[in-house]
Formats: sequence, structure tokens, C-alpha cells
Amino acid sequence: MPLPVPVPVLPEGIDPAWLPPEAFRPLGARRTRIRGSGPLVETVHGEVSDACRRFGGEVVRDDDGTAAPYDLVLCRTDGPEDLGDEGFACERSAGTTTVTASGPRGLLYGLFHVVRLGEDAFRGERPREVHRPAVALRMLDHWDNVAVHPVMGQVERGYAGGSLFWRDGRARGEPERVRAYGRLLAACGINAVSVNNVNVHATEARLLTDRLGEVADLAAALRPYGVRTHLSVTFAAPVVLGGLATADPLDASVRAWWADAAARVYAAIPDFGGFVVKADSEGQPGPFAYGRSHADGADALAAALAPHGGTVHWRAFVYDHRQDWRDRTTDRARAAYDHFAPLDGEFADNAVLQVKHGPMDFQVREPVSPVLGAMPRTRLAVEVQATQEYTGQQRHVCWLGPMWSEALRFRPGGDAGGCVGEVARGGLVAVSNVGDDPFWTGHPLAQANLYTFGRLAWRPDDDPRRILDEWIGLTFLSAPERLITGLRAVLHGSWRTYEKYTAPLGVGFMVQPGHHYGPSVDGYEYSPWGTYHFADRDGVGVDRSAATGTGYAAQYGKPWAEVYESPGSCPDELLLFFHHVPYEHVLHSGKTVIQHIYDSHFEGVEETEEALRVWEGLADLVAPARHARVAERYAEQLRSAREWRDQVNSYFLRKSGVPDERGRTVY
Ligand code: GCV
Repeated sequence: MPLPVPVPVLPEGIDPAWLPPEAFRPLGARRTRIRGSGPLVETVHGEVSDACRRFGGEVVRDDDGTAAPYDLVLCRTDGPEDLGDEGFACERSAGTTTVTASGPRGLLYGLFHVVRLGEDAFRGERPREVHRPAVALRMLDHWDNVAVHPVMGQVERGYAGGSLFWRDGRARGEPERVRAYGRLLAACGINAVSVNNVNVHATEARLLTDRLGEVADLAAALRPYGVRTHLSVTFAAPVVLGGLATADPLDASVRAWWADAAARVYAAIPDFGGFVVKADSEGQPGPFAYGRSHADGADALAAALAPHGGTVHWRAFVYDHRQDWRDRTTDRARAAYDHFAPLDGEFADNAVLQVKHGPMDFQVREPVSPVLGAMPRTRLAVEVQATQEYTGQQRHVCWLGPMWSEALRFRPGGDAGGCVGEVARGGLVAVSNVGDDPFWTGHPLAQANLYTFGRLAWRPDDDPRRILDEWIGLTFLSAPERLITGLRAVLHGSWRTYEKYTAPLGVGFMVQPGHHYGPSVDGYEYSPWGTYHFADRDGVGVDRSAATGTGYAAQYGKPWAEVYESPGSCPDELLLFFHHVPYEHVLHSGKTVIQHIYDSHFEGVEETEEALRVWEGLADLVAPARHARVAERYAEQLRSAREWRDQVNSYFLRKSGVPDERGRTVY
């Protein structure tokens, strides 16, 4: 009989997040039988054994010859119905709770389901319920550098300390911590991780070849929790690593090089997931250099991975970052659609096109990318950003569940068609917000973003507030009602609060250039990055209509092309994304644009002040270290929110000359 996989021991001082040992008490105090075999069954065995050791229960494998009834049976078998690789069924009758799974991960996910249910898992009768993920690939992309980058540091856009995987040019060699990370991910349903930055610099490139062993070590640590490892690779690898004269994807020697590289990866990591590629984007090499399309590029790598069951995740984030700001006809928002929609149907079956949820770059408010409605013959994955590059950098509380849920529920083809959560057959991907911080995510409340992402990826139509309650229930075990109410109060509306005190009505990008924290209203206005608001004395916003603007609105199908085309039908929150309007333009809300800017900025700060008050009132209910960390970050959030308010309001007062009708102080 194989040995149970021991539960990872958290290094001293590391927060258990949503898996505090006490969460296992209901399970650990009981008698459990585990049936079936397979590597992840040994992980389940290890989990139950550990819980029993702590809480006094007992676990047996297969038939132990006793007639004693079991409280819990965890059974991996060929079930009566197809539960797939990852699904499980849970039921309770005659005093026994039974979890059945047919695939290896299903039993593990079923175990965590029992943990989430707590004592309820062992009460009364439960009819059979089947749980299956709606999306097969639920992935985190780490933008972690192996070597510290002179500008971006160890983790690009990382706000949670250093990397969990790498430090100063080499692997950290802390498999136990990586295993603990894999365990947290499995407990919220995430099954894939890419371990290095999509901007692949020279050191990182070598992970594909002579430093592959370091990736294999990470894969070994993540494997027991059903997390498959992926690697970001540079498109130029055949040149920079292989010494070839070209990386042309149609060149036979290049294809042979990739095939050989992939074979070596699979020899070292048999369950390797695949490659992630950022090509022809922000300076990364790509197929354009050879006059080839992105389908040509993706398919060359897909062909190399196909014999091994791997997938290439090809990012659609391709645009001109050397744009002339004087040229108002070029529109960065159009770029992904213009590059990729014509290629629909040309991508290999094992190529996934990974599309950011909005057309720009993870702003607090963007429309859903039109690419997601335009490529029915391509496997699409949706990419969101858990790391809060543009949403407060984990110094501000900004729970992104409602924003992601809105995007996933959006129906690109109107009511008749599927929603984004269904269109995303290739998976859901989040840029990770995790680092070597003892709370994992820098801001302790940002753990909620990671957890919510995993659970939404499992069921994109799930209610994010239900998920948040689940996170609260696990993280703050046995929380009294006052704590639950307080946590809901500070988290539920935090995305909208952040939106209120930052760039208004979907216009985006009023951030400090480079690091992207804090306000700089004109910071990107005269830059080459394609991120403008065009404010002048008469009005503000980008005309993206087909009639008079860049034509971006016409990239949508019906009904959205019409809805977005006119300021009269465009939703208020996206008005300045789609239209350049006078300051006195009246919104659907009945307010003018300028008054909306003033009001929302004052409200955003007031809401932050209120959230801080609520948090202060929870001091007696939250562990001191966690409470102090959040309180300290709230102080910075409030300072920053006031700065945003004052800069944005003053800017627009000076541009428009229209005073606040309520006479508040605008500088
Ligand atoms: C990894 C934005 C970020 C970059 C990031 C890029 C991407 O531009 O600012 O740091 O690069 O998105 O998604 O590739």
C-alpha cells in the first residue's frame, strides 16, 4: 500500500489563509474510510491522517475487516456516471457521508468540499449532489523573474514581497512552502500554475533547457495537489538558446528545435501543462519579425507539445506600444481584435488564445474584450489580474469578485448567445497576487481575490458574494456575526469605491507612469503607450464610435455595437471609454459628467473613511498581526484616495471651469 503524502508543514509565521488546521476538526474527529488508489488518493489519505492525528479520529484504507460504521467514505472508483477527471459526488445517508470520484483530482476536491461543509457534512441526510468544474483549466500565471530585474524587481507587478519560487537568480529550494501553496490552490479549485514571467528575460529563458531541473522541482512540489506546471517561454528560444539563425515558425529546423525542447521537458516533467507565450508585445520577440501570423507562431509550438498532450497558451495582448499620441486614429483598444479575429479557425486544437478580459490592460473599468465574441472556432481563455497593478497594488482593499463576475456573465452576442464564462473553453487565468509575504498576498484581505478567482473559475456563474462568505467562513473560522458583517461591509463594495476615487467613467490610466500606483492625470497623456483620455476645456473621453471615432465600437456584435455606438445608449460607467463628451453632458443617472466626477470622488473617499472605521471596530475579533497589517494599509489607502480625489477633481475644475454645485473644496 503506498504511503500517505504528508501534509506540508507551514514554515514558522506563515498564515494558513483559508486552510487553518481547525477547519479540519469536523473531519478529523471522525472515522473515515478511503477506497481506491492513485497518487492524489495518497494526498487525500495524508490530509485525513493529519486531521485525525490532530483531532482524534481514525482513518482506514480499503476494507479493514471491521464492521464499524464509517462517518465518511472517500471513494475513488469508476462511478456510475461520468464525473470526469475532476468532478465528485457527495451524499449522506444512514449516518455515512460518501464522496465518490472517478478521476484523480476529483477525490481531492471532494475532500475540500467536506472541509468547506464543516459539521454540516455530518448532519442529517444529504441527497446526492454532483460537482464538476465548468472550466477545465483554472490557472495562475506568475509574473515571477528568476533574476531580479533592474526595473521590475523579483516579481513584475508583484505586491506581496518576493517570489515564492525564485530568489536572486535561482530557485529558492523551499519545496514545502510550494507544496503548501499548491494545497491552498487545490482547496479553491486551481489546477495549473505558470512559474515565470511572460516577459522572458535571459536567465528565465534557460528554464526551458539547462535549468529545467529547477522547474521539475517545482512541478514535483505542486503535483501532489493536482496542480500542473507551465512555463513561459520566449518565442526567440531557437535563436537565443538553440543557436539557430532564425525563429521563423515555418522553418523546419526551428520546428525540430521546439519538438526536441518539448520532448526534453516531458522527459523531466511527464505531466507538464504547456507553454505560455507573450509574443510581439511590449518588446517580446514574435512571428511578425518573419512575416508570419500569430496562428503560425502558436501552431509551431502547439505541434511540438501535441505528442505529449501539452497546450500552448498564446496571449492576445498584442499592440503597438510605440504609438504617436498625436495620431487620434490609432486605437490600442482595437489591437487584439484586429490582430486575432481574422485568424479564427487557424489555431491548432492544443493552442489556447489567452485574452485579457478587457481590451486595454486590467483597468478598474473596461468593457469586455470584443475578441471574446469574435472567435467561435478558437479555444479562448480569459485572463484577469489578481495582482492589483491598477487597483491599488494590495495597499488598497479592492475585492475583484464582482468585477470578474460581471465580465464572466457578459454575453458578447446578447441574450441569445453564451456568456464569457461559457465562451472561455480554453480556461480562466489570473495573474497571481502571491509572493513570499507571510500573508501570501501582501494585503491580508487580498487573499479573498485569490480564493474568489479559484471558485469562480470552477463555476463562473457562481455568486461572488456567496464565495466571499465561504472564504470568510474558512479564514475566520467560527466568526461571530459582527465580524462577518464587518468583513462584508469592507469588501463587498470595495471595487466600486476604488473606481469612484480613481479615473472616472471608464476612461482609465490616470496613474503614475511606470509603477502605476497613485494618480497622475496626464501621466500617460503624451506618451507612446496608447492610453489617453483627451481631456480639454470642452470635454473628456475617447471617441471609439464607428461614426466619428476609431471604430472600436463596431468590433462588437449585436446588440453591443449599437449600445456602445451612441452616448445616449452607452452605459454611464463606460461613457468616457467610448465617447468624448462635454463636461455638461447629462448621464443616465441625471448628473452631468463633471458633477459625477466631483460627487464620485468625494463619495469614494467617504466610503474609504467608513471602511477604515469599520475595520477599526473589528480589532477585538481579528488576530492582532492581521488586524494591524490591514489597519496600516488602510491608512495608506485613505491618504492615497484623498490624493486621487484632490488631483482628479482639481484637474477637471481647471480644465472645465465648472465649479462643484455643492461648493465643496476643490483646489
Ligand atoms: C508582464 C501590462 C503590465 C506589464 C505586463 C503586461 C502583460 O502592460 O504593465 O507589466 O507584463 O501588462 O500583460 O504582458
